[in-house]
Amino acid sequence: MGKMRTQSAPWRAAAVLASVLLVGGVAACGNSDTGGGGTKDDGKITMGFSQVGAESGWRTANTISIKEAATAAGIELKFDDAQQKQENQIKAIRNYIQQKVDVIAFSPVVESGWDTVLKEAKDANIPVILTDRSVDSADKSLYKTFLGSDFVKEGKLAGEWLVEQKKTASGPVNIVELQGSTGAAPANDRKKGFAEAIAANPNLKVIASQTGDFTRAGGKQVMEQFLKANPKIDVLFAHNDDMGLGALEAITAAGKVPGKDITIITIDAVKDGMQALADGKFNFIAECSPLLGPQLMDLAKKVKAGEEVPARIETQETTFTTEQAKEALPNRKY
Ligand code: GYE
Repeated sequence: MGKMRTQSAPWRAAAVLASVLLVGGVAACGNSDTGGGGTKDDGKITMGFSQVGAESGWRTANTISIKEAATAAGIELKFDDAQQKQENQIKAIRNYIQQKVDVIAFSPVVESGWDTVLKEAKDANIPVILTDRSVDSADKSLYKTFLGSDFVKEGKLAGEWLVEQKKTASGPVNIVELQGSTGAAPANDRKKGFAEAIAANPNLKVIASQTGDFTRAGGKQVMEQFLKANPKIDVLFAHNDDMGLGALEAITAAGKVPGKDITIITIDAVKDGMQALADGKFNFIAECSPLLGPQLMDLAKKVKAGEEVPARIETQETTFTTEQAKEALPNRKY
């Protein structure tokens, strides 16, 4: 340890001197086209990443994927956890602009209200990549690309499965819905896709719909309320596994058998959700992949190199029944 320190001190001094000279050199070059441009001495890309929070198993897997992929790609990652608050994300993005990172990537907690800060990044010539969730900005030039899932499709797949299951139902099928965080793209879109799909059968009715904030605690608490207020609940549609897992506790505590008395459909397919599905407590999951890290780093490199990238990159995903979950579970990495 001590030896390393004595060796690294002069090395560090030399590195500082070299970078001072280099910065001076670049400044002297101004905007001339003599090559090199603004690239740093080591050519390393620095990415500022603003994460939504740590609200779910999906999010944890997503954070790990991003950190591991950055290391593997040799990208220096500055990471900030916004704790599900837009104001924290805006603060983090402004910090990254000030630090002059090469690329900003973020997963916007809500869809609206990003134009001002995105414009600031654009004015500072720092490319922005949206990942996981998108924004509703009309000006698409404010970001380079959006990498993530089709949340409407996920809601639709969940609804279509239910329509098929209940096609012979002769009376009303009462559905309760646990929504994701209010204003978040996956909450808005999954609700929409599901509603569109179940419209095919007028027996299927959403009798209560409330946010559980994508957390287990939220899912449990709201499901308790649903159970108290509604004597007949046939189906639960939860916008993610974690809320469904929280709801399981409320359902069991109310003396009902999850997966039998109440059909449970969720989205994500993280390990704990898949286990519940394999155990027959959940009945169906529409997958949403959190493993976006490698593609994100690839995009960052391309964007930094000035290459064109597609405006939208959609994640490939599938769906799971109990049988399929049993099969997939042993190899599930997250
Ligand atoms: O489904 C949920 C997480 O934005 C796709 O956020 C993501 C969602 C995911 O909290 O579990």
